[in-house]
Amino acid sequence: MIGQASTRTHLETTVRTTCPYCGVGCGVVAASDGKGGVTIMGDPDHPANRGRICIKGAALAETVTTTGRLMAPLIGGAEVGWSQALDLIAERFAQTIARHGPDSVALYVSGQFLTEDYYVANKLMKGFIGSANIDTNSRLCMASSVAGHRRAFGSDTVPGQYEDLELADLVVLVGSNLAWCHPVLHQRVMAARAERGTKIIVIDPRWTATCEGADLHLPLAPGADGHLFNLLLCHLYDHGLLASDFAPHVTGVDAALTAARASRAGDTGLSPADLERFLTLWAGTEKVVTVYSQGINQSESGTDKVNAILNCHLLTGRIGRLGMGPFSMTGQPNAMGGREVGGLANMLACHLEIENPAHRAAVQGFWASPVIAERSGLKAVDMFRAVEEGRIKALWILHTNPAVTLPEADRVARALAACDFLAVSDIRADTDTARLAHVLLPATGWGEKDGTVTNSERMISRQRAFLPAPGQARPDWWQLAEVARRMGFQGFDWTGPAEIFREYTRLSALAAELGSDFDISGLTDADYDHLEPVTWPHGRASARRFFGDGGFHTPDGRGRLVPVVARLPDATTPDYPFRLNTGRIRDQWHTMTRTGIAPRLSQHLGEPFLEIHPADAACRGLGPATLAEVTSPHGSAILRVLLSDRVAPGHPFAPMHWTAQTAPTGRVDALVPALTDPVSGQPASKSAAVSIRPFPAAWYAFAVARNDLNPACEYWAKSRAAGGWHLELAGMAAPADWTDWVGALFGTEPTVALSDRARGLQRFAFTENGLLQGAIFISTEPVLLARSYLAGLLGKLAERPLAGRPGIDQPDPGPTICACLNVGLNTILRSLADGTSPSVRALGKALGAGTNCGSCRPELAALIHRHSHREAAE
Ligand SMILES: Nc1nc2c(c(=O)[nH]1)N[C@H]1C(S)=C(S)[C@@H](COP(=O)(O)OP(=O)(O)OC[C@H]3O[C@@H](n4cnc5c(=O)[nH]c(N)nc54)[C@H](O)[C@@H]3O)O[C@H]1N2
Ligand SMILES: Nc1nc2c(c(=O)[nH]1)N[C@H]1C(S)=C(S)[C@@H](COP(=O)(O)OP(=O)(O)OC[C@H]3O[C@@H](n4cnc5c(=O)[nH]c(N)nc54)[C@H](O)[C@@H]3O)O[C@H]1N2
Ligand code: SF4
Ligand SMILES: [Mo]
Repeated sequence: MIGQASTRTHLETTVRTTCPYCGVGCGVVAASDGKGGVTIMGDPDHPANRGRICIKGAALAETVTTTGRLMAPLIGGAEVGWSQALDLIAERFAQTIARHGPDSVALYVSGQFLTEDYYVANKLMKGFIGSANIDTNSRLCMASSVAGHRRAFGSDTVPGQYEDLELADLVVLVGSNLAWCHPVLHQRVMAARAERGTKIIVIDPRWTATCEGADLHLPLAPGADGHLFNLLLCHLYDHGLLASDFAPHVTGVDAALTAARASRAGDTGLSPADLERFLTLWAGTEKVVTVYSQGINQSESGTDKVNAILNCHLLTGRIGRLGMGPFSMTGQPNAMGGREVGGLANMLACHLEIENPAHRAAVQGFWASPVIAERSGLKAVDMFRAVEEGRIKALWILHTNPAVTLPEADRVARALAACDFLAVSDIRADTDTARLAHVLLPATGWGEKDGTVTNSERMISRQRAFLPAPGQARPDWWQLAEVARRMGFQGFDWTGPAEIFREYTRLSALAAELGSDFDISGLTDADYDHLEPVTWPHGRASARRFFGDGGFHTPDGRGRLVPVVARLPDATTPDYPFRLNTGRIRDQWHTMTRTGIAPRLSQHLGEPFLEIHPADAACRGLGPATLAEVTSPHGSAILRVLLSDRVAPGHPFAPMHWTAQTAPTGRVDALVPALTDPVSGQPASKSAAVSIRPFPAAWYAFAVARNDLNPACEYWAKSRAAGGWHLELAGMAAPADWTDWVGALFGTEPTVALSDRARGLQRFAFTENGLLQGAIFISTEPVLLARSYLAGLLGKLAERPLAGRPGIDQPDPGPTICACLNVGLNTILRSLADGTSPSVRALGKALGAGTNCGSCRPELAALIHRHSHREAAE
């Protein structure tokens, strides 16, 4: 049963809860009117955001609809009761373990899991099944940071707090597009900068919105970060910045320096002047925070890069004190909680270690479990290899979509299709992964379930329900506990997440006795329902930071500098000469199963694209807005060409968000090789070697439709529009009869047709009682039309729907920049041209742009910047 658009009636409520998207972990106030209407606002009392919110958070109300939701358990596509579905999973897991041993089954979970979900999954797998074959998508995300922290600090502990980014005099953002990926924290940094003149340096091969507010952008050669931080280490040492008071707290300085001396300035690809400025600023600023994210972690030497950064902070003692330290940004809402609760295949709960017999014995004793996993389980990429090779025969995937997001995604999808037994828990039935499941379980989603999450600065916040569960959906923890009980295991009888959380806090007390820093036992008697956001460890500001006075979790208590022999990614080959960078866009979340529902989140960038330097495009014969066919040894993709000098020649960029549901040829992980960091097992998702050539399109089309259409052509991408859908289409051969073809696509005869065969143009409209139901514009060239204007006509009386653009009296707003107040590029440019709005503030006053969530402010600033440069040049 799949949900239809419906309102759900229940009681009127207002709750304080936490945003389900990024690791900033903003508090939101969610109100439900009891008739299906929901409003979301930033929580003014939450310390992470103090009322701020970004566009994804602001659009949450539009995404909690029941449309498209999975409402009941399915076996082989047929609806069944919960008992039948859970019995089947328990039976197949038990049978497989009996025949092939505990390592023949696995769980693959998610950094979007609540801590309570994670706790139950780990207890089941590591404590009762007796295998550590449980890994999480955080392997694709945080694993290199975890491994780097453990090598340097002896534990996976983030030393700092968000406040440090506000107190710093220099914030270095390396491999982080903070403005788009952690917008509220970015706004906090920009506000601090306005107040105290913080210097900001962005290190990224690509120019991003984050560079707009920065003092320096270092467009380094892809993957050269290890060299850059090695050079910094040598510079710091040579300029006498080894902190004499901190030196007794660290070891490994000499070996780290020896390794670092092999790095050369030329390796970084930076100009000598830029490099010098970076070295001098970093060396000369005591209060420096180095923030890093996927440009560092997602690399075949990600752990080394993390340590190259940590080395510089350890050498100078700039760690764990106000306004200074390394800061790993977590991606998902509970990536940090997953690390604390031992979600990775190589960890136990509460920062305890699987390799340590005393830790294992303590956890086993606490759980009163028959067994305990004795060695690390398979890490994500290896886990799916084991599925492919038939070593894992029963797999349960919860809250993640690996058929889209793992490297070599086509291969992963094939392995899943061939797996003996696959169970999937999701909120939707139609994800690329869910479609392959034998058993599909409906999960309650955000707003319908209760639990806790930990953000990037170790702050634990509650997620609270304010909507009833749709259909038969049940929480993930409950599904896991029910299967455990059905497998005959004791200790899974909780009545709700509060009891699970309490058990977890008690385990943390035991961990603390064994020397772990993760101790939340002070929360054991806390009122779970009213739990306020709380940072561990509790106490004064200085107590909330780690390692300011040493006290590392290594055997000798000293922090370790790790020798890093930096290396660049393998050279590209003549067959695959481009290095493809991948990542995120401002308004979408991963595989778009939630953000894709809100029309306003598709207005900013609604189609998969390849951001490519004009010189590369010219030498490959790619015109603007044409389609490129991108190929690697693992698969291929067709992407819209976006010419831009924000990327360097040879290094195009493509976003990761599209799926078989939204653009079947736009899945970039089909291209990415399953190359992993040897220490962390994290895949290198930012450097696929690819070839690029024009997709031989005989025709292009743009369509708007009230109903969801299923096109049959080589290229299509669809997104939600206010009154229906947007579609981009292309094909390699024109159909014999366009009228027949569009009739089949829309399921009805067109009511208006326009054709200009000489120019290869065909236009059709579909109306009912004069109201526009759909329109399609076909051309032999990329279609240039006022897209948002056309979508706005859906369902309305349309006098000239095939004109494709507004009348002269109605100016075309152009592509959306501010999605909250729906302000287009052309409107902004007009306002800049007439001289009334020379600043972001003035644009806000004149047009409203940027005045709601503020996510578009960096882009507004960039437009003003470019406009004033053009004026100066004229
Ligand atoms: N809008 C939005 N926000 C999100 C998410 C989302 O899906 N959408 N997802 C969340 C999650 S789970 C995560 S993990 C975070 C990720 O947050 P970020 O890590 O900030 O985002 P990415 O776009 O993956 O990559 C960051 C940058 O790394 C750069 N990069 C690529 N190669 C290199 C390199 O060799 N060196 C350096 N220095 N930089 C390089 C890319 O050009 C890119 O701009 O975002 C979180 N926030
Ligand atoms: N090329 C490339 N690939 C990447 C990356 C990259 O930068 N480049 N980044 C990587 C990173 S950092 C990450 S974090 C991953 C993210 O990749 P994924 O985790 O695979 O992506 P999501 O779309 O977040 O998948 C979450 C799934 O959970 C479902 N869901 C939502 N709510 C619930 C719920 O409450 N319960 C359950 N059971 N299901 C629910 C959603 O419908 C969706 O199917 O992608 C990785 N892949
Ligand atoms: S910055 Fe945006 S996506 Fe991230 S937690 Fe805050 S509101 Fe949610
Ligand atoms: Mo992530």
